[in-house]
Amino acid sequence: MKLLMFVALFALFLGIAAPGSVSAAPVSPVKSDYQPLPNPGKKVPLGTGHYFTFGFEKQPKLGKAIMKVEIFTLDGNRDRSFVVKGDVDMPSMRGAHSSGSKDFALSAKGLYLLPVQLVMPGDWEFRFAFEKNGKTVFHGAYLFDI
Ligand SMILES: [Cu+2]
Repeated sequence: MKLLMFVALFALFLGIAAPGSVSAAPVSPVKSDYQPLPNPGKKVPLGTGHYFTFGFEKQPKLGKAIMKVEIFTLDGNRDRSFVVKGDVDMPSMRGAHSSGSKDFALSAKGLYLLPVQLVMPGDWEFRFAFEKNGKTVFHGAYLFDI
């Protein structure tokens, strides 16, 4: 009886102290349906007819950072017909500082921009979702640290 109580208390303690570590099998920093992205500035294929580039406007540091996405057709014309969504979070503390999914704003120049708050030093993940005609056509995740 005492032993059972101890086990129950211990489980409770684990649940409170380390909610992230109890749940999952092998911890992968990138969720599987999110394609890992190359370094900022590189062209990333987007479907068969487009590519995009992404990157923070400045080297990200604690506080506000602005993610920028540019989308082009294969022949190099800027494309504004996508809806781009982003969210930022710390993989080691999922949900603790998640921004939630937010729409990028399309600037007059055709840049997709999204400001986010980076509230803690450490490893972060920026997730992108690209939609065209209401359908999600691409998921990507970019890992970085500050
Ligand atoms: Cu954190």
